[in-house]
Amino acid sequence: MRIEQIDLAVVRLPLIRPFQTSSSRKAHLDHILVRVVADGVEGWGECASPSDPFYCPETTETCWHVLHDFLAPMTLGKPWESIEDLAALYKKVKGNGFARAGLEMACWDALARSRGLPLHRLLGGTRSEVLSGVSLGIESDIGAVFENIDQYLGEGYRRIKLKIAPGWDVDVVRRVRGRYPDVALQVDANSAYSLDDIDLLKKLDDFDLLLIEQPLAHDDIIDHVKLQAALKTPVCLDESIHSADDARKAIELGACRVINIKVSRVGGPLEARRIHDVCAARGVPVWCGGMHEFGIGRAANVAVASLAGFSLPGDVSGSDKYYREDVVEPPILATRGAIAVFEGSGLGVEPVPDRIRKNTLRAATLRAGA
Ligand code: OSB
Ligand code: MG
Repeated sequence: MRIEQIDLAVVRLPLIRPFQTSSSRKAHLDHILVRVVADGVEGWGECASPSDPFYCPETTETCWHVLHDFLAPMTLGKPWESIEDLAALYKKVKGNGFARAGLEMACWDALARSRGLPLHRLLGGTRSEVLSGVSLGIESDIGAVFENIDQYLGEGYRRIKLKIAPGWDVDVVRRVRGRYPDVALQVDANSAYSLDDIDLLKKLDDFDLLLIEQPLAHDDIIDHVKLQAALKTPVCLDESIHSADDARKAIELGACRVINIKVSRVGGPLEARRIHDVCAARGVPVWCGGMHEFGIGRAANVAVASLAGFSLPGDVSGSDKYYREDVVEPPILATRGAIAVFEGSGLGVEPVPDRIRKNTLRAATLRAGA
């Protein structure tokens, strides 16, 4: 295939409920939608980077820069047969996983559409539905947490993830566990702790948590080895894992027993699948994380999460948890805590041009040979 045109658009959607983590608070999301036309076939991708560098080093602006000034010129007009070929065109680009994921996802969509296949089939997924949990932000009081949990358990979601931070941790988890003795429960610290907090983190062993996600620094593997050795609860890495090699090293060293695979963070579905394969070969369970994706990135997450090793419920919830009006049809919804994989070709959802246009803050079009 050959990409003849790339359209970039920064699109803003307001969140139904503002979301607070240990590192950032957001009321709306600015994601870059990437539309490619390759051999006359359209493909869509989403770059779900936060706009601040508080979760990871990338931002919406760095993604725009890298897509516009590097990834687009390196790929426009160049022939490729597979996504491996495509990725080789911009192999020189280090890091910048969110930016790469936006373009790669659009090319997967175009490739799958050109073959008339759903993306999950092209990826080799085996699940017909993916297990869905919810990730709940930090609230101003425990009552709001209980309300959220009641709502989402009522909607059928299968596990609850609580964001924790210093001052909003052991006590909150104790109260939640006290009220919901049987719920599948896990926590995410977004790198808010250090090894000095080991005694506090050990207290979390009392609450039968599925896992503790990214307790230590965003770029650490080594200290997590020490922490995992001191904890009964499995450590799960998110921020620290950018590649299949990172995953292999973390597992070999004993830094974690579970990995959160985020398509956005790792550069797209190709590396997400490689991480899945590394984990599957070592018996390490994985789940699909999220970045509050709009329907395009969410559909890609669902396709990736259909791979066999995604045995734990992920953070890919129905889009009605996040947005009043998403940018795709049909809406992506969870039923009894599961999202059915899409059988249409490509991502299996259709972007709605009017909804995208009315929420676009900035747009650019790049063409081959221009
Ligand atoms: O660490 O998993 C995270 C959202 C934004 C940034 C980081 C994270 C998250 C989530 C929400 O936990 C996942 C989702 O519901 O999409
Ligand atoms: Mg996380």
